[in-house]
Amino acid sequence: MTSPGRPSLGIGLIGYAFMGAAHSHAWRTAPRFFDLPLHPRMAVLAGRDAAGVAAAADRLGWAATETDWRRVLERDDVALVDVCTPGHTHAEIAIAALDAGRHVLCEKPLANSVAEAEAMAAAAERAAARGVMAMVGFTYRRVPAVTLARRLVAEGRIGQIRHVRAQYLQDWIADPAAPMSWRLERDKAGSGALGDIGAHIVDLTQFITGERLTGVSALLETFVHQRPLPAATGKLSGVGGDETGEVTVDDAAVFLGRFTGGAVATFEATRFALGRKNAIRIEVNGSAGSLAFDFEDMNVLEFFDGSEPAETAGFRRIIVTEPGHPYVAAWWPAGHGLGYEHGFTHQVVDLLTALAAGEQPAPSFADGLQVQRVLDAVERSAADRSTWTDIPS
Ligand code: SOE
Repeated sequence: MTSPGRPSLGIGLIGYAFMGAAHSHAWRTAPRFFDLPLHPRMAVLAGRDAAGVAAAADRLGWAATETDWRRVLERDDVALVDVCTPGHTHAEIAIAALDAGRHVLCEKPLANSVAEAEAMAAAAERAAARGVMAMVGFTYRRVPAVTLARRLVAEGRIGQIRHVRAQYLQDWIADPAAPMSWRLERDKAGSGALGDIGAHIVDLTQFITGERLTGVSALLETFVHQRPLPAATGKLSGVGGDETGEVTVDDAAVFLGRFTGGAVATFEATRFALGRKNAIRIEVNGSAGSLAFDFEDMNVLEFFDGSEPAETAGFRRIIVTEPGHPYVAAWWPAGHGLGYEHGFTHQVVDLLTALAAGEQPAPSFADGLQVQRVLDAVERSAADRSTWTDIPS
């Protein structure tokens, strides 16, 4: 038993696809590498397909299964519900769990709309008054290099922020023959690249700068409007067995932004950057220095110190694997590096640490609501062509 003598906390996870697997890995791994104030007990995994969820529970390390998420909220062995389901189910599940007195961790984006996110934030506020907490799962902020960037900005090492530049580039649907999925249906996903990966760079840039976006001007684009249905099912909900399904979300989002401190920003989130699989790039330019992060080189933070004499100045590569760097001491010796999955483990560590201290975990549902408002502003800006200036041919 890890965390010996520590109180345990029963976890119920709903959903066992990509995020369910990543969260399961984190619940299992966190107590093995961190001295946690609460020991997470992997009590139950929920999924609609009995055989599928049983196999997943066995593979991912869950003690029991349920095929109805509502039963998870009724179980005495569940004190925290982890929501890893498609976006259109987040609000119903998270609000029901909070109202049932269960802490909640909900995957990003918080919801599919501002209205849903507001209802979730209100439920979280009610629950917090009873000591029941909620967190939204933006894990990239828990990459050590990203947390280090936030610290350097907070210490004033780059001065007044002038520019923020953020990209999130994928290419998994750049091929028109890539089949339909729930992520391409507005009623399931809420939006496309904007909410799925754009939400990450909105959270990341606000986390690193410590500032908030105050306004945006945007373009959204859908490059491929019809896609083949998945061969396995031949049907998608609402599509009566036709050969193709309609893509009802954006494939790419490009937007400008301004931050509370006056910095100007550019954002790009796309699933059509052929050759880029999961490329997150953030650069922040300040009056006294710059920082740059590239998830494809995720154990490095580039830092330009403007106080250096021009003859020796330059971006230096900080290898963020020293014991004094965020989270790293629990893992490997300097230079060995961490991966994508460690952000999820760090999320569990931070969540359990906050719960044990009776504190609000970050990011809260209120933080998730603010990101949702940015996404909504991007969609409203993109829908208003009055600000677009055509070039006379
Ligand atoms: C798909 O775009 C996805 O799985 C996102 O949903 C995740 O949030 C991101 O971390 C990886 O890509």
